[in-house]
Amino acid sequence: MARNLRSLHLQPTIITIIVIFSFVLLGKFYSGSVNKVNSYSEEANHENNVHHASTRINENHRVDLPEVDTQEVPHNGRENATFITLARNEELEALLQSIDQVEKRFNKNHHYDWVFFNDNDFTEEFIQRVSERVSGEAKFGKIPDQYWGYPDFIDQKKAADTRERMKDVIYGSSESYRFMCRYESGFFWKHPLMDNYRYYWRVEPDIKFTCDIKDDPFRVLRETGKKYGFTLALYEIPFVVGGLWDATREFMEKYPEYIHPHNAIRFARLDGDDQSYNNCHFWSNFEVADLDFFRSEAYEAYFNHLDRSGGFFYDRWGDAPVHSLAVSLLMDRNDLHWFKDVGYYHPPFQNCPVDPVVRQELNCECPNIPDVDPGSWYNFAFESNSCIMDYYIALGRE
Ligand SMILES: Nc1nc2c(ncn2[C@@H]2O[C@H](COP(=O)(O)OP(=O)(O)OP(=O)(O)O)[C@@H](O)[C@H]2O)c(=O)[nH]1
Ligand SMILES: [Mg+2]
Repeated sequence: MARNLRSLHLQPTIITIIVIFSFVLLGKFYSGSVNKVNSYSEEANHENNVHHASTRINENHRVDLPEVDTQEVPHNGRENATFITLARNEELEALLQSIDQVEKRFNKNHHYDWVFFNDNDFTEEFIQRVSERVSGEAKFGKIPDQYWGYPDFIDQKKAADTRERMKDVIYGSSESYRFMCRYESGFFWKHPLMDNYRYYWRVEPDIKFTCDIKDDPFRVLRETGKKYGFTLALYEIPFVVGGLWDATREFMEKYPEYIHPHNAIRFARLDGDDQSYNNCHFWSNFEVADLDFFRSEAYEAYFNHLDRSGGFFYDRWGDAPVHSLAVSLLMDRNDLHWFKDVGYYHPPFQNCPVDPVVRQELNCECPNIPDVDPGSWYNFAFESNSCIMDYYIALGRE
């Protein structure tokens, strides 16, 4: 349906009205679950404010196992969850900006932990300044060598040739970008610092949260039983994911037992064409998700299959399309969740609540980005290169 609408060349205003109407209808699917968690917010905030005084960070230099229990029910008002960030020392200022956004809009009321990863040692300055800004406990981990670099089955000459061939595409010539994508695809939950957490929320340097986040997203997932939450969905550059769909189809043939019978793979397929990838993916720079999914045998098998095929190095597969194909294929489609009322901006795209009443209630400051940054949009979900429609189509397919 999305493709047909796009091909009609209707006036943008008419398209926008149709899309808004569709969202109003489809939004009813979600109102039940979101309302369910509304009632908890005030109570949780009160408990957390009380708890805050005794939970300030202290020995951040240590990489000890976290003192978090694994129980499923909230612990002192918090879920068993943490923020996670992969960053370089030189990204400190951009990261502090992101931390301030998260604290101002959400974490000042909750004080969740925050785990930071780096392939190098974090500097003393980084550790100190970050720790001062996080209201929960900040933890710093160095990525083990086996998770950052070339596995022995990769032909490094072929990898170098690929970087040369892709040098005109964004990050196409970068070796570290490929290490990063492979790490985020296959390993971040394997660091001992993550052992006892159930949920994570990924944050990158230089992002913005443009509205208050009143409903704890971790709690939304646990209360609804959902497993993967996103804000933005868009098309990947086809050139960099060449071979990813073929490798995924091989996986489907080899391991049919891991394919969920009620999956959302329609999200990733062209209309009427089961042979091709439409390049849709959930943008993984914002993710709130259940670590048990990434720890599962099914995900491990999928990642290992992709890794062995070499595409992290012989193409430039991002962790976003990898996570997206995995959740679309291996998870029940009802376990996906669009956090449509989370105001979020990672240049150049933005998600902002559609409903003006919600925007007011959440003190949104979503800039009308076209005035500020011509490459951006007020609400990317309505743009023709958003995959939100594909997501809804995938949910509706039986
Ligand atoms: N420690 C470390 N972190 C990295 C490295 N490369 C990227 N990152 C982090 O990995 C995440 C993703 O990298 P980005 O450069 O933002 O990649 P992207 O989101 O695809 O691209 P942008 O549009 O530039 O944001 C960010 O949190 C970066 O800070 C690296 O070589 N070392
Ligand atoms: Mg980024």
